[in-house]
Amino acid sequence: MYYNDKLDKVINEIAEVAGYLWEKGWAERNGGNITVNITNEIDDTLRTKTPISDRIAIGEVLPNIKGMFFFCKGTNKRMRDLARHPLDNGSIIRICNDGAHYEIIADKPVKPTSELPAHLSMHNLMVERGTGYKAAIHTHPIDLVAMSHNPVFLEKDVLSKLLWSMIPETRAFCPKGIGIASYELPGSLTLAKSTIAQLNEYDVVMWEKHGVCAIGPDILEAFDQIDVLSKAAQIYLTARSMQFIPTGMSDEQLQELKEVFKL
Ligand code: 2HA
Ligand code: ZN
Repeated sequence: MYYNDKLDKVINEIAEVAGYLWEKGWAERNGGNITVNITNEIDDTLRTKTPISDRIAIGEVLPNIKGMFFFCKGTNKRMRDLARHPLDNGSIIRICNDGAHYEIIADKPVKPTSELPAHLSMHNLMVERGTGYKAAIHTHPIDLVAMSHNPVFLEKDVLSKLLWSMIPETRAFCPKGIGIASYELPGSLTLAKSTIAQLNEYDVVMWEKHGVCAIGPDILEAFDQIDVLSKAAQIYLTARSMQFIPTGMSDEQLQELKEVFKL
């Protein structure tokens, strides 16, 4: 037992996904981050806890998430450690009432992820939309990042269409495809802003030459989106390494899936 049944369930899901990211080879050293909005899981003990940090500036004003609570992977912490010891490698933060600062309220002084501006901006958007999405994930999938080094794949929807055409599940389970954010410094506000712009159309965004981030109702679903895209990239890569260009499903076959799955 960490805190209470509801919050423990979310923390266990985060630990489960952190383990998958490590096993997949997508999370070298401290690579990647996970943040989940846990406001609904916070009990009175946590709500009334005295913060263990000063007020720390987010760098942006995010009015929709003021007063909300988030579980975040800690900065410089390893996914493989988050998988085994979530409370030592993650942090619980509360957004201050000005929407511009946060405080750490967990027992251990773990500073949240270096990608906090991007992550909290994504949560701010998710709350604004009212879709019930609670989770954001950023990771470094080898296959997808490799593809982002080819300018052809950075043109709008070229990569989505190619990946959809590799295997029906990708079209069905990642229906919006993948948006592209041009290279920006990791952890920067500009990266946060270009990510938000892409999320108007997509639930998954490629960070050129860096990684991928995704949002979803919970952390397992956010992970699944990246996993199905990575599977499609693997099929493409495997065909290319066998020295042929894969045919891909036809436009008619993709259209049929769209109709059957009501995408
Ligand atoms: O947190 O992956 O982009 C480590 C990273 C930063
Ligand atoms: Zn990264």
